[in-house]
Amino acid sequence: MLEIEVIQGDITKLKVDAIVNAANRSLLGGGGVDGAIHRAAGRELLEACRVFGGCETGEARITPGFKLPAKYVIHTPGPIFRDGFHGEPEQLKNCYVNSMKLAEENNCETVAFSAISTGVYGYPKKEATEIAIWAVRNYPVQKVKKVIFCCFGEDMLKIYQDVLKMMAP
Ligand code: AR6
Repeated sequence: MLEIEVIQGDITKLKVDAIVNAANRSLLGGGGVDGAIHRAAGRELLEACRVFGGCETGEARITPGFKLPAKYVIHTPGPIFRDGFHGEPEQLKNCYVNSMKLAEENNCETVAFSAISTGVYGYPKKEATEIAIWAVRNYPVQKVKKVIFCCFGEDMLKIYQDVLKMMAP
């Protein structure tokens, strides 16, 4: 049975097997959580990401965590939200599914997700949260024992708590 935990905090501080970065398709860093992760991991992370030559929206790539307390970073570019009718829900779901797949393949037991696409990329927070929780809950886990949804602000924490309650099995 997969344990799901919601916390408020900075994902770069978490000592877990993998943290999931809300990246962009270049995988070469940016602002928001991506910038924070690259700053905390050090320059080696950028070099490791360069090798991939980018990544499509909804796909995912894995690197070591370098100077981070986390062992791995899973990088996934979320969709830029337009109106929800341009494949955004499916793409966002794919971010979570493909990240879980990489976590499984790399024997991760603990995985922390940032709230992909809910910052600069403008995905409505409640809708994004429903997709995140649904996708993770329905993933056929074998190795992953615990998923942490790491919320940066209090508003996001509240949304996750409410959606979790609403979606309680
Ligand atoms: N720990 C946890 N969550 C954080 C942190 C942190 N240190 N910092 C921000 N967040 P965003 P996106 C939250 O904008 O919308 C970047 O430039 C934040 O409050 O980081 O997927 C990339 O390079 C929000 O809830 O990612 C892309 O170009 C969530 O992380 C673009 O932004 C995601 O916000 C991706 O946009």
